Amino acid sequence: MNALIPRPRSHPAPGAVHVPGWLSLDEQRELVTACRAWARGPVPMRHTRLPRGGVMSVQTMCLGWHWRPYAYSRIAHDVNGARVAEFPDVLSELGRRALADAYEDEAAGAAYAPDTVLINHYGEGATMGMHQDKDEKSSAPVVSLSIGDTCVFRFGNTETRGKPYTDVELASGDLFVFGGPSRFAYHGVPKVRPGTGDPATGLAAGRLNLTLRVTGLTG
Ligand SMILES: O=C(O)CCC(=O)C(=O)O
Repeated sequence: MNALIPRPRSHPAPGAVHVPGWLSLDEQRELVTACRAWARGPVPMRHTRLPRGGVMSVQTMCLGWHWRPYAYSRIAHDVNGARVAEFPDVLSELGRRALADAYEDEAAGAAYAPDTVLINHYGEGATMGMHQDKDEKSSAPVVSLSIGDTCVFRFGNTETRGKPYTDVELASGDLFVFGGPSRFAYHGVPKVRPGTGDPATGLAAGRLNLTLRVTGLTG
């Protein structure tokens, strides 16, 4: 049981909390196994196509609601036209625990009801540019879980893609939550450090990141 065990943490910005080593090795292994099963479909992982013609270097899949720039839907129109899988209870529970631990606030954790997850896989050379998570209609916090290779996670401000920002090393098992005044901060992943993950997670190479979100959508 992880809830409300005092843990080392840092606060790169108001409302943003980094809790290193939050997931145990067993939990990471279970998540890797689950991600492999989820990746079988109905909507598989894909390199997301951007409206201006580019393609993201990370591969992404979603559960609950399907994300494409700049909208959520139940049907993955930009992939294979299938309806996205239901949001799993195991991630609802994980999200509640994560929020309670990060904010040291059991009530906030109990009230957290994520309904979508974006699961990103960073293969060789993959990065993610600075962006805001703002396609959600809700300002509930984003819960981010990392497994595999360590990355540089650049966490910035709500006004511009540029400085000021803080570079945080996110290692396997780390939790990062951003809400409140940081909910719409620009962030990105300029670098992944190959070979830094522990193959005992079940991920031989690369990096997995899961972001749990509340879309604020119905239907
Ligand atoms: O991989 C990460 O740590 C960040 C992912 C991210 O920014 C996103 O999915 O919007």
